[in-house]
Amino acid sequence: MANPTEVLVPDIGGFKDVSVIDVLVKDGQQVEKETPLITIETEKAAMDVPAPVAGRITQVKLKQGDKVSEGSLILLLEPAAAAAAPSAPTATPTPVPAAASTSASAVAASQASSRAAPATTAAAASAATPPVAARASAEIDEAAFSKAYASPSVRKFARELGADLGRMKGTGAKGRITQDDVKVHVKAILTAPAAAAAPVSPLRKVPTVDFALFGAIEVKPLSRIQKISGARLQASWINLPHVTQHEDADITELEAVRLAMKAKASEAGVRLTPLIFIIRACLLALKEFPRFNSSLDAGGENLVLKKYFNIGFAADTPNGLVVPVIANADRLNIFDTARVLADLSEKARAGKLKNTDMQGGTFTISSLGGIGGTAFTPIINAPEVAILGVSKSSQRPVYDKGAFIPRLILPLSLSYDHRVIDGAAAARFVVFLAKVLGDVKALL
Ligand code: CAO
Repeated sequence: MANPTEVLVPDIGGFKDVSVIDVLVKDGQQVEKETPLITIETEKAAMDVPAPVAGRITQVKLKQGDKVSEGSLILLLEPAAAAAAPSAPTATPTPVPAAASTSASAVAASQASSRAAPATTAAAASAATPPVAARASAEIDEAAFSKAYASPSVRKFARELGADLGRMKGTGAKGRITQDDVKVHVKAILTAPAAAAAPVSPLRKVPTVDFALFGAIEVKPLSRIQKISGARLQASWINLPHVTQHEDADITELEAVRLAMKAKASEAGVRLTPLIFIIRACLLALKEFPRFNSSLDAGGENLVLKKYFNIGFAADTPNGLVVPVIANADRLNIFDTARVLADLSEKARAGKLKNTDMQGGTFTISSLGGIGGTAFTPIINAPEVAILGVSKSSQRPVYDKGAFIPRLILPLSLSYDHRVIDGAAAARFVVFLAKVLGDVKALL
């Protein structure tokens, strides 16, 4: 049996009277080389003092709360038979960082870590790292790894597996990370489903800006309707390949007829706006081009052609955008269409639409003609496949038989889902629409 040897506190960077915050071994205990013996806490970091050699501890000379400096006696240790028994006090290896609690200590700890045994360096770890752990190794947060509360042997073990100590919860005394904790962590990564192990970010987020840094601001919550419609608009914009086809319709004759019908309409208690005629023109176009009155099925492999014609229209309300639906619009005459539209618009503005008033649409019209603008790109009301945007009509010079003549032109903007509708079909649809709007008799 070798003679007991004194194990002393090594060079701890000139710190004096440092507190012993933990004694990690006891009399009679067998230790391996580098087993942590005590934890000391300087002003900047907590560090473990590891065993210089393997052997049996004969007597621990310190207790928690004692103050130590370089050269203080920690314990007496009987070196293992294989190890040569040194006659002089054993040189203890450099302490390694233990738990750190402040940012200053984190810096100190990471510096201490870089001085630690070569086995803990990244280069040594990568040579020993099995390929399966390479992914975890690449993600190690070095600062968090340095701060983690673990013994040198556990650090070395974690390095070999490419496991990040910074992400583990220790189950040992005072939260110390044990070898078993590392095993559990690595096992969890290896058995996790692939998607969970390597999450794919669906969408890059826009940057967050502190607007108050640049001037006065007011924060106003979105309305319930804005939150719902916003999410639906975004889903459509992201999932559907949108293309917008523009066309001009000459509604000079239509407007003359509309004005002529106005008196009769108000006698019947209805308002005949251009939108009523546009709805009727769309119904004719949808019957001529049934694909525009369809949806893709859930699997995206079949087209569901609908034999009913429910026309939704975007309504601007104080609480946000809603889309009431005129059910079976093709079965209504022109005045009834105006009546149903007025009734649904009123309910929309009063916030009195029922869910059923907004369901079952097959095609949507967004009319900004009462406000202005020359063209826009409406977002498809998915799972519908097309939406017609209508801008404000205006008198424009049109070249006809050698002269420019004033005509009332209505700008149309058709957005369509390019998975379902080809560009040529969309062009044919708007050309047809413009033709029937120019031929008012077909709409009465
Ligand atoms: N060109 C010129 N004038 C037009 C026009 C057009 N394309 N469309 C409507 N007008 C006129 C109307 O004739 C009416 O004038 P009169 O009172 O002299 O007849 C005036 O503009 C106002 O019309 P209106 O908006 O009250 O009625 P409407 O039938 O055209 O529309 C509704 C009803 C509910 C669709 C509309 O009020 C509305 O809310 N529009 C906004 C839709 C919207 O927000 N779309 C964007 C969605 S995406 O963000």
